[in-house]
Amino acid sequence: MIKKAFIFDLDGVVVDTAKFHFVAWQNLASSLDINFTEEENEQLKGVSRVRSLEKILEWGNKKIDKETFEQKLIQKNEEYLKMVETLDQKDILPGVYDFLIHLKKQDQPIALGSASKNARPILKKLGILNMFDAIVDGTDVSKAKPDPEVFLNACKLLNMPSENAIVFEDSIAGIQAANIAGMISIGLGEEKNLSEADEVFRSFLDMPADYQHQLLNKTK
Ligand code: B16
Ligand code: MG
Repeated sequence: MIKKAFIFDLDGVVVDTAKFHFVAWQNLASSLDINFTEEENEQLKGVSRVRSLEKILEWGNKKIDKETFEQKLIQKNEEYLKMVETLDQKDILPGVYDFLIHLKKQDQPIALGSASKNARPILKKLGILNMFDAIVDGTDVSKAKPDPEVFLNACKLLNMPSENAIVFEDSIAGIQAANIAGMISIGLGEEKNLSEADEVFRSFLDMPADYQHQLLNKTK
């Protein structure tokens, strides 16, 4: 049977943690007298924690010293992790669990490729940590998407060539990273935002019934 490397982004693909990031960033912004909107939160999807705080400070035209910066990062993450505690299997985005189960039955290699440093505890809360043969997260990479480092590392860990990889992503930067690496890019979200992807679906439930089979034969 043909084998492909199936690589999943976390936030926005497997689970919707963007709403938790939003609450935590909003509280942090208000502690600095910065107004932070949902539209701005959209722009932080797939962006690292450090870079996110830098952007919020830029938007709010505020400067803080290094020590306060570090404190604010810790404060944000602690609040975020409290919300992550409430997650369970019900929070896996529609269709993802069945998609993973089907891949497992076909013995297809599965990896996570995420910017989050909290990827492992989140997957554990969702009860699907052991479904991933490899995990590359924000603790493993030095270059952020659209740099393809995260997905190339995932292929290395799976022992698969990058031309055999299929990436599922909700962010533009993530789709670009997959394309740069010559991987098949599948966008999850709105066509108008993800037009650079090879194909776009609103959710895993919108994929055709034989989609995994189609992907096994698909080339870039
Ligand atoms: P953490 P993804 C990204 O996850 C989120 O989309 C982004 O909003 C967040 O800032 C980033 O992870 C870092 O997360 O603070 O948990 O390290 O979409 O790459 O799975
Ligand atoms: Mg994402």
